[in-house]
Amino acid sequence: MKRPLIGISGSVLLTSYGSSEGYRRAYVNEDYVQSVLQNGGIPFILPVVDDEEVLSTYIDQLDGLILSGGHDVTPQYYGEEPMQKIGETWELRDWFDSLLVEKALAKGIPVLGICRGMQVMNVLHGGSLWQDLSYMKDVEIKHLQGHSPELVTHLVDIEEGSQLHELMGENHVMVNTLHHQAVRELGQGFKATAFSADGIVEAIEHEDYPFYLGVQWHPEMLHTSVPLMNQLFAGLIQAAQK
Ligand SMILES: [Mn+2]
Repeated sequence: MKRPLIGISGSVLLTSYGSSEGYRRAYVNEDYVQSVLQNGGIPFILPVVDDEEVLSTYIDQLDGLILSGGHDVTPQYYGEEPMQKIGETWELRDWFDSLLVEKALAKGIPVLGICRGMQVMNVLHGGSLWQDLSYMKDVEIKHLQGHSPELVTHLVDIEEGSQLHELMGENHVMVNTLHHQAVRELGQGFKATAFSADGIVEAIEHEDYPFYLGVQWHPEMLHTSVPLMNQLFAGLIQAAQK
């Protein structure tokens, strides 16, 4: 069977050292590339551009899409002004990621959102975010572990009957956690399919599409340390072959 081409939404990294200090580089973390490769897909990095025609041409080539992690979503996208504890935002990337998803859904290819990616998906369908977890009541778990992303630190409960449950085959999994924001109101058509013990939405999936789901943790950073996490990428790649 033909190996599907999986687009990975890119970002920009500001070089922080040496003679190139301050230089902008188009990039994704290599873990995304390895996770796609390891599960039978062909990884394809999508640089952020402000040109819709270029973006459409990306999607024309692709069989599946991964929305990668990173920046906070611009709060105006869900009708709010920035609060004191919001992190770095980049509106062009919000526009880019949102349009990638819209075009991927229109083409009928599967979409997996990771961390920020899941948040972008939620906001695209009219959902909102907590700008910082400290604004939520009763959040007790440390969701920004701050070290060793290949290490799992908190538990999530997965809803039975969900696609995520089908993919993972488990009711409870330990995950890494590298986020300071969370889903607040769910976007239209999404259901929450995993929760941490303190009630944070840790995964969502959409009822109108065969494969359109997001996770709040970083499965790609666990692709060697927690082999089970490969099931997410395997599921995406299998859906991309249809
Ligand atoms: Mn978490």
